[in-house]
Amino acid sequence: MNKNRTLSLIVMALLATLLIACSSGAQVEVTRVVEVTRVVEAEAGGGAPEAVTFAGGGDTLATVQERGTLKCGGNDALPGFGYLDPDAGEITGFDVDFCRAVAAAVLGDADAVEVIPTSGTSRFPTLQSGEVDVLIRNTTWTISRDTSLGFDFGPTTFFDGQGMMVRADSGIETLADLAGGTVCVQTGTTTEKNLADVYRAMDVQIESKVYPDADSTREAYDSGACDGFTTDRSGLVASQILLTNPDDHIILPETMSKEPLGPLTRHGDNNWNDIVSWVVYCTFAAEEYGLSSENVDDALGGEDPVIQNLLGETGDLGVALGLNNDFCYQVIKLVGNYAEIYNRHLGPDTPFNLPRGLNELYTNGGLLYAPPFR
Ligand SMILES: N[C@@H](CCC(=O)N[C@@H](CS)C(=O)NCC(=O)O)C(=O)O
Repeated sequence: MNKNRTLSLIVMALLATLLIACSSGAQVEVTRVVEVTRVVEAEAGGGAPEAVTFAGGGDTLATVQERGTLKCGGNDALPGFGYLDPDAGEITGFDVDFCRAVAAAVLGDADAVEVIPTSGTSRFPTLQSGEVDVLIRNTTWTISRDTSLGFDFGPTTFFDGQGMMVRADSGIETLADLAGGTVCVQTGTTTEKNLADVYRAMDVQIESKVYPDADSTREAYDSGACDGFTTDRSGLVASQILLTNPDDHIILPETMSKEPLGPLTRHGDNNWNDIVSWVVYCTFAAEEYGLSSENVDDALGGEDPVIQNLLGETGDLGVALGLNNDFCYQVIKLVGNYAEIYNRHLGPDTPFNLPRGLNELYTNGGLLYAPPFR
């Protein structure tokens, strides 16, 4: 038995004794014992840390590593976020880049991803059944999805809210002006529920016409079946370019809800959720520290301890996740920082030209904030 393991066992035994003396919530305490083992091994400094067993964990990381590709639940119908380009035959977008970032971190290859398209209703069973490893597809973080549906969310990658599109020549300028009219909405979404709640609260009658997916909802509105078309504002902007005459439509200024969109994993696989979360935080931190896919190599071997930690040149931050220590370097190098991802798909050089708004870093008045990589 080597010195590190002996040390670990002593610490574990001490903690177990303490637990018996003041035990409450055994499950939580067992997790702490495992974490202490990990710290002792890392601090003892005797070569590579041994594999860590995560109490209450799942096996998604091992599954992805064995398979050699990440299966990412996505969208193929939302330009800018996740869209199957008919010419390229490839699904690309802002959400897809976060799938690529997870693959870069876990497999060192941003292309080792299979994006599996899902609809508003199929997305949750697809993740629950294990058909995909993670769902990254304009999905709103809500309490019931987090709890009763059995998921865990990662950090919000796009802060959104629900909007309403109408025809520019309709004379409709506010949500209330739709009184007595019809609204096209997709089923299985937060959108459908918010629509009913907002109009009930205003005591205004509208008729909602419900469709199963993005294409059928947009086509119904485009063909004149409804006076209004509602979904996340990002979804409206994305859908607008697919309408027959995009310029004939406007998005009303009112925002009907909060729609924090981000990645989600199956509840219970805490380590996998940590991985997805810290990959997203890596993109925020990289933007904050001015690291991009273009310049990250120049930062290697530098003096700044925060950046050396982030890039995995010092510390064991990656190993503690079950990854290589350079996981964040791989994300930045192969996919980019948050601003690069945003601008590539939604920025000034795209048809959307979406202002960052709440999706700015906290240092620029937005909500993006990565905890310390320490
Ligand atoms: N963020 C909302 C709405 C998400 C949503 O599914 N939006 C629609 C309209 S933009 C969509 O992506 N549909 C694509 C499809 O079902 O094919 C939610 O999580 O419920």
